[in-house]
Amino acid sequence: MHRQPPQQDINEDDLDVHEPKTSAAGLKAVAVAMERGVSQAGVTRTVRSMLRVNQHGGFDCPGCAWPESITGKRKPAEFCENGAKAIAEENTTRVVTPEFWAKHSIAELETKTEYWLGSQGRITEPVVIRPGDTHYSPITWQDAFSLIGERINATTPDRCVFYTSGRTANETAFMYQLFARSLGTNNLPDCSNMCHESSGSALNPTIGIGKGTVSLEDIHAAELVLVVGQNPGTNHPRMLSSLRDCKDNGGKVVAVNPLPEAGLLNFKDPQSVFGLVGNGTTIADDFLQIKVGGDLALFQALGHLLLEADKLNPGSVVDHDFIAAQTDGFEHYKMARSTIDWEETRRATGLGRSEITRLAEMMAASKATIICWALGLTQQPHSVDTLREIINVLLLQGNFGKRGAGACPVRGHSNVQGDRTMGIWEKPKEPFLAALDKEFGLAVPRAHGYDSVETQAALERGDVDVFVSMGGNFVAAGSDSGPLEAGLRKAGLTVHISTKPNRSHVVHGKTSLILPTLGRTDTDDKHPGGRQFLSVEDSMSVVHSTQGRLKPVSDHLLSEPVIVARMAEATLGSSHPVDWKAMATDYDVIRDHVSRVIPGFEDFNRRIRDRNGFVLPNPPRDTRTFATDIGRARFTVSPLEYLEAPPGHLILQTVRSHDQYNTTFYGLDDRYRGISEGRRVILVHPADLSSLGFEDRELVDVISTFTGSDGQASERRADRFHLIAYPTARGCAAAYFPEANALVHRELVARESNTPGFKAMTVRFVRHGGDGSTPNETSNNTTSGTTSDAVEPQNKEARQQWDA
Ligand SMILES: Nc1nc2c(c(=O)[nH]1)N[C@H]1C(S)=C(S)[C@@H](COP(=O)(O)OP(=O)(O)OC[C@H]3O[C@@H](n4cnc5c(=O)[nH]c(N)nc54)[C@H](O)[C@@H]3O)O[C@H]1N2
Ligand SMILES: Nc1nc2c(c(=O)[nH]1)N[C@H]1C(S)=C(S)[C@@H](COP(=O)(O)OP(=O)(O)OC[C@H]3O[C@@H](n4cnc5c(=O)[nH]c(N)nc54)[C@H](O)[C@@H]3O)O[C@H]1N2
Ligand SMILES: [Mo]
Repeated sequence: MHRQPPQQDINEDDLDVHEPKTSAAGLKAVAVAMERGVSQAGVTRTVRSMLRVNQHGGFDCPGCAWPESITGKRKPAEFCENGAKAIAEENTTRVVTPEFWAKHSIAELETKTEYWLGSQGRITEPVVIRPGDTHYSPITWQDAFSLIGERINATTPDRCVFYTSGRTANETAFMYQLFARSLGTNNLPDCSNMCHESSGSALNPTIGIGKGTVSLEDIHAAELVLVVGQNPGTNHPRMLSSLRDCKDNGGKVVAVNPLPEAGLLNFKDPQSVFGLVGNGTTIADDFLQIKVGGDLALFQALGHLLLEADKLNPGSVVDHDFIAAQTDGFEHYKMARSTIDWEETRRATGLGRSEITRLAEMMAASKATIICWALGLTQQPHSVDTLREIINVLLLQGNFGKRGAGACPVRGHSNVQGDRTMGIWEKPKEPFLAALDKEFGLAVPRAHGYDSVETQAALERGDVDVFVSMGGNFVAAGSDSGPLEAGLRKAGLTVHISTKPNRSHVVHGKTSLILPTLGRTDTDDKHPGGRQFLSVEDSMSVVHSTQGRLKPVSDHLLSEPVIVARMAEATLGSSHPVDWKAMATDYDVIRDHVSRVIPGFEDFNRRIRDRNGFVLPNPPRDTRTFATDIGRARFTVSPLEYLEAPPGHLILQTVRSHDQYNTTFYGLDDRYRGISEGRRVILVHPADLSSLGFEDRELVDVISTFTGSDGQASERRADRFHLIAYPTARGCAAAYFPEANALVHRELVARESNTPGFKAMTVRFVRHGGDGSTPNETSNNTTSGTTSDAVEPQNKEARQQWDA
């Protein structure tokens, strides 16, 4: 295959900063997507793949988990710029061959960024590195599987860990968890632990299901949609068309975010000619520029105001019949929310009372409200409390099981929700385990396994002998990069089933294997029964098929189900009660097993062949019932909690740029925020910059501080970041993931869900190359003392950008 010239690595000195954009998508999005596609894969592959994405009989876009319409007509191209870039990234004709590994030593690869590593192309053959080796070298598939089997059998199951990234399809995920459990461990951490785990932790006990309760049609029919802690213009671009449809139907949208994200301001639909050339649609009717971590306080205040409004005219706001019939704990909640401390609410949120009241009035007037959220709410110590507070507010107005209403956690990876449904979970429930035992004649383990943060701790302790990774890039995605990298190096064997090179291949176990696999867009046809397809579940519980049609870049790639089956056989032997080979030969066999083990998948093989797939049961949505232990939905009461930085410090959150997919960088243009060519940046409000004594574009080292449960304070440090003056909320800063992960102490996590506190760091800056001191050591104007007056202009400034 034709090899493209090597990619230059990032030079942070080339950093370029422009005014942030006020509108998303439009013609520019189409142009960027096409240019990236063609430069990676050529014209024919790009056009072929673009015509198949998210179409009946085509493949599911690997970009995000936003659903396609199952009732309405699909657009001829279910298009979004970032989906197109995700596909170009996978379709690339650039290849990483054995010559690549022979040319570049590990010592050299360690100095490269994810950008350089990922842009080398698709890995074509399995490779291995053993103790003492300086380079990866080829290994046959057979030898690779034997090595895995030997190493796993030489240790105990509890010292083996099986990580999954949410890209993994349902069938693969089902086999993978079955393999781990057949072996005897529930050590099945996944990217969901770092992502929406807090959502599951909040939703399961309160509404009896760990998923969202709305369909795409509900979004279109909603009277009010809140988009909280989410940047859909970049991360779920097709959601903007849905929000636009909602607005066309008379609905209103309110954004709650510390950053004035472009997509929410104004959206030019690339599907419509008017969108491409016209002025676009203003998406958000209002924007609350909240402080990072202030959402619990906001939703407590909203609950208070809704209750107050109902007092004036009982039944006008609160759905008393629904509450009496279907919920528990209302009286307790009502009591807790009967008073409010507005001063503290302002400290927590940075919002003025009038702004919060305006939103409460919109909610009170709405008969069908949806609250959407993503990672801005899931990665803080009090995240689970925040999300329970959102459920309280939805329950108050009976926003479940009715058209246009409900809870909508917007998932990340395209099949992260499906993987959990298939049993990728370190804390599986008994009925699922019992069903596995019955189906396969096994006795799978009951003891809970490690989640992702517990895996990090185990790696650091040297308690992991074998670490297997189904996709993903654990070392870059996890918190506390320094200790995590040191931990992974202690593992005896690391195995990465991957499409492209990444940091986890370079910072590896004592022995390391890279096993290259087919991606979503690749044809999977080397089976006696012919071409196979897989399935996924989107953010709205729709299960549908996905089938790639492009010729793989190498003849040596194996599909993920085949890789799992062969690892299992090499480890468990051919007399194991599970017929691994049958499953890998014909994926219908996997689906038959699933249909008998997982409720909602009855008759899986027939229903998955329906054009639109099928929708999994969802009691709150379908029948307004709640399958909690008490058979009712629960109101909960949490104490107020928010993030406060000490004087001279800011609260740092991490975000994705417009040109990345998690740890994969498509390019270096965070177009909507106006930041390009560099990634080691910290966005800070201009007033905070000056009160801290720094200037725009200054080069600093960043120090984060964390106080553990034992009262011990510890610091983490990451050097060489450019400060950028940016209209974020006061007292808050933002940096990119994964550059800032070194600053996140492993023990900084969300309570209950154990999700890393990626949006909750306390940081200070020191001049790079200086004497280590901060310019204004005594400054404390950044976090406190904001009056209502001081807050409103800041928001006006941000809103002007939106209105422009
Ligand atoms: N193109 C592209 N698409 C993707 C991804 C990608 O990397 N690239 N990743 C996928 C994955 S795995 C996921 S999980 C999703 C992630 O989707 P998002 O959650 O949209 O991703 P983030 O970039 O982390 O953005 C978090 C948003 O929350 C805001 N925020 C931060 N802290 C707070 C807070 O305390 N309160 C409020 N109200 N807002 C806050 C930030 O300013 C930001 O706008 O996207 C998926 N889709
Ligand atoms: N600071 C900070 N850290 C974060 C977050 C944050 O917001 N802030 N977000 C967290 C979240 S939400 C998530 S989901 C995690 C993401 O964590 P991961 O899912 O572990 O990371 P990705 O970057 O999505 O994984 C990219 C790699 O997947 C492989 N890959 C791509 N496609 C395929 C495929 O089809 N099959 C296989 N087998 N491999 C494939 C490629 O080799 C690529 O290098 O990061 C978390 N980390
Ligand atoms: Mo995610």
